Amino acid sequence: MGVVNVTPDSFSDGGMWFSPGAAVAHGLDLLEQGANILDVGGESTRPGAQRPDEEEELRRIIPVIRELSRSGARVSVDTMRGSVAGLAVEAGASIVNDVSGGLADPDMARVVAAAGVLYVVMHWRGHSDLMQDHASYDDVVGDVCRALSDRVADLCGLGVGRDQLIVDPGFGFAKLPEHNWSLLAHLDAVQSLGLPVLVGTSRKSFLGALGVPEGGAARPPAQRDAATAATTVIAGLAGAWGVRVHDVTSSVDALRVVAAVEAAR
Ligand code: PMM
Repeated sequence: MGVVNVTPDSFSDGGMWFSPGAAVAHGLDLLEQGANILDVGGESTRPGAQRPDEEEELRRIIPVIRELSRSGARVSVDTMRGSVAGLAVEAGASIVNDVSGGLADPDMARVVAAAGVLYVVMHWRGHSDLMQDHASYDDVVGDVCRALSDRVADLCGLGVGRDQLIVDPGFGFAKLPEHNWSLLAHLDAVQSLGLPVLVGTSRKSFLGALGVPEGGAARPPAQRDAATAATTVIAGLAGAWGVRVHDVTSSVDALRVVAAVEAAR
């Protein structure tokens, strides 16, 4: 899954693809690199980010989704708003990727149930301005799995089909570096929920800290792609359904390595 952020302020590529033309061209480029899905979003979720209003979110993403879908791409919409998800599906999106797992908007479940599309349910503990205040766990792997399992039960109770659901442990969302490493080390626990798993580690800050001496500056996001590809290998070996990445080329290669090794077993 290649990331198409139509935002002025995403942490790794904010502003780079902010015009519809640039975003569409970037999406087509990611397809050439081997992406199977393009994840189009108009709201940055980096820690501390302010939310755009609904009208602005729609203005950013709908023309991009329409154009990419028209060109034959499989598109997911990265949104927490049910109304935006509904209009994105009308414009051609076939997957709704909701980082709040339905918690940010009580209307999301109804929209997803009615649309019948795939729905990514991510582990989430609050909007970006405050999420790092909630980065406290007794046992992060158990706590995240239980929370995801509760979300799945609630969503199914609201009419969403279990066969529509994909779960995501939410790397970097209300997580400290040690939480992200534990989740990556125990993806098998997330897999054991029995649903397809999406992994979104790409360029996140816990990767930027690798190899940096105590107190040193983190590597900038664009220099985290090799580490991201290493996490793609881990996700692939764990049997993940997908990885959401900015640099598609390196993760496609990583998955080719996983496939070749598995074929040789
Ligand atoms: N991370 C970001 C945005 N959307 N969606 C899912 N399902 N999982 C993630 O980990 C995730 C996401 C933040 O990254 P970005 O600002 O580079 O898009």
